[in-house]
Amino acid sequence: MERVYQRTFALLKPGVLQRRLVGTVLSRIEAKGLKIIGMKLLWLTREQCKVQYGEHEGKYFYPPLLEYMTSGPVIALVLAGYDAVKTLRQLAGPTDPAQAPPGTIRGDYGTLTRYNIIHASDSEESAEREISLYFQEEELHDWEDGNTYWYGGAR
Ligand code: FUP
Repeated sequence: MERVYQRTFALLKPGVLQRRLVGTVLSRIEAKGLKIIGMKLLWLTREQCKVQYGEHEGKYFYPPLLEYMTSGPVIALVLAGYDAVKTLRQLAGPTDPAQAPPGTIRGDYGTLTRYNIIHASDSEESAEREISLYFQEEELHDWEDGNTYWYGGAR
């Protein structure tokens, strides 16, 4: 099956900084082979958070979700790689960390859905929309990867 080189978007949630897990989670992403092409420390405003999570407006967990996601800084990431969207979603694991298997980021570092460590875009369209919320194209740098063949390129 043809593999698609694409970008995806992730947010490491406030608890990841508070628990000093940023390096640990980034290591998991890097070890998998996703390429970091954009990275920022951001403190989301309520307005940004509403745009990010607009699809959930009206649900019971929406107010506490906004509260949590604006409670401290987050790390915004743009990642590139073959099938990057699916690869990152698999690495993150299911939304509820209690259901996420060990070996996934959510499975290894969380227990509660609200504090589920990482946001990962669910499609290429969402990824591009979310990237444009937080990054200018000039802030992204898709560097040459000496291990391209290892991660899905030709050879
Ligand atoms: P995901 O795509 O895995 O991030 O999951 P969703 O878009 O369904 O949920 C977005 C965020 O809403 C989750 F990361 C945490 C929060 N949420 C809850 O707090 N409770 C729920 O039952 C579902 C989602």
